[in-house]
Amino acid sequence: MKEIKIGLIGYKFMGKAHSFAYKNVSLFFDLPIKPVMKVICGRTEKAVIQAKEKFGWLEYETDWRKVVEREDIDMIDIATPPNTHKEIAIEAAKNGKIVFCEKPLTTNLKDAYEMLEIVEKYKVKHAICFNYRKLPAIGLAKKLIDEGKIGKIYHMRAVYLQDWIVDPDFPLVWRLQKSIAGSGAHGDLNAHLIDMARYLIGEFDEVIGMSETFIKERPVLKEKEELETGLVYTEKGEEKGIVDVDDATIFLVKFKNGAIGSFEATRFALGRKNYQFFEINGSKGSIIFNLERLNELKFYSLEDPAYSQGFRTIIATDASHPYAGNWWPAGHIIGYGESFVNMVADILNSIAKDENPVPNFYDGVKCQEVLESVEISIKEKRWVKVK
Ligand code: SOE
Repeated sequence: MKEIKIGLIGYKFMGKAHSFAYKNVSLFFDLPIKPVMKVICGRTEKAVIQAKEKFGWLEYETDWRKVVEREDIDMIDIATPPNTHKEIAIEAAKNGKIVFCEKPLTTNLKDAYEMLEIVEKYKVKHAICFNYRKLPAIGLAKKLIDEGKIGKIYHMRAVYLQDWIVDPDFPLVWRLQKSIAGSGAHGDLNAHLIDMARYLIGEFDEVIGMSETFIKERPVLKEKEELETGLVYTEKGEEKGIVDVDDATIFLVKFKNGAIGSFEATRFALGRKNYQFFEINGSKGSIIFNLERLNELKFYSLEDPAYSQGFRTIIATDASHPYAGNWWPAGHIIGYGESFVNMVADILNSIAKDENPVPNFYDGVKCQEVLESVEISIKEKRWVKVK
């Protein structure tokens, strides 16, 4: 069995999610190639050794440059904050490695273009981790839309709501620093909604947005290293730092195919922990997805006889639903982590067929184009045509 040796850069929240995927993918998918969890890399030796032991990697490294140069590594998986993505991806591509990168692709559009140009120049396969595409319920939504079951699409309204920074004493973690994250809720959460809309509806034509930073300064983190996900913290320092990213960004869109939409990302929706919800309305039907009930898709069809029309709830765990046949018998539901397993299965299958995985850096660039067009519209208070 051909092996593909992975070098994972990053060992916190996404490092754990990706490790979970590599560790479990062979249990559920009959793959033509086997992933080998070769080396995990992180700056803090003590912490990355713990991650190596806990997640089941063969080796650890504290210098990503050494990992990307290793002859015995086939794929570099970038699970670090967005400001590091470009440099690592470019070096990995120059060393002929397959590059799998977390979202958003990077912190700005110019760098996104450069990353796509480099992976194409060095002819390496590339992928981006918009993991929610890989849920069976989303695959079902795509199937219903592509089969014309909801007809011509008029609307998409989508929200991605969290509440982990409502506490003014929550410290200035990396997700709240423009130089590291690129933006706040916008690039972190609207990025997922934009990719979902591109996958299910199509390309964005024009956007106009608004954003707000409700809490303008926060305690600076005392210790250098943040806790595992950056979403929790132990102690805060006395010194305060300026928050230079959005706490919430809302925008409107006109799609190229005539549909219109509203998108909202915030970290101030108290009570909403990771609430991604969207509804798509068409001429013949509607669909509703709610990440808190991620095995389900609600579907309304005009094709049902009038007396029985209504939103039905489909539990997407049947073998006829994408990926679901690889998991448990119908009705035995899956969770958040399995979206990463399905993502890795798709990447490995694409590599085995010598095809480029989808979604990939092209999708990362298209997402970044929308992200940046919204930011321009906010600055200039006008509709902006997406490139
Ligand atoms: C934090 O907002 C976060 O970890 C995102 O960065 C992930 O992409 C999302 O899947 C869960 O929430």
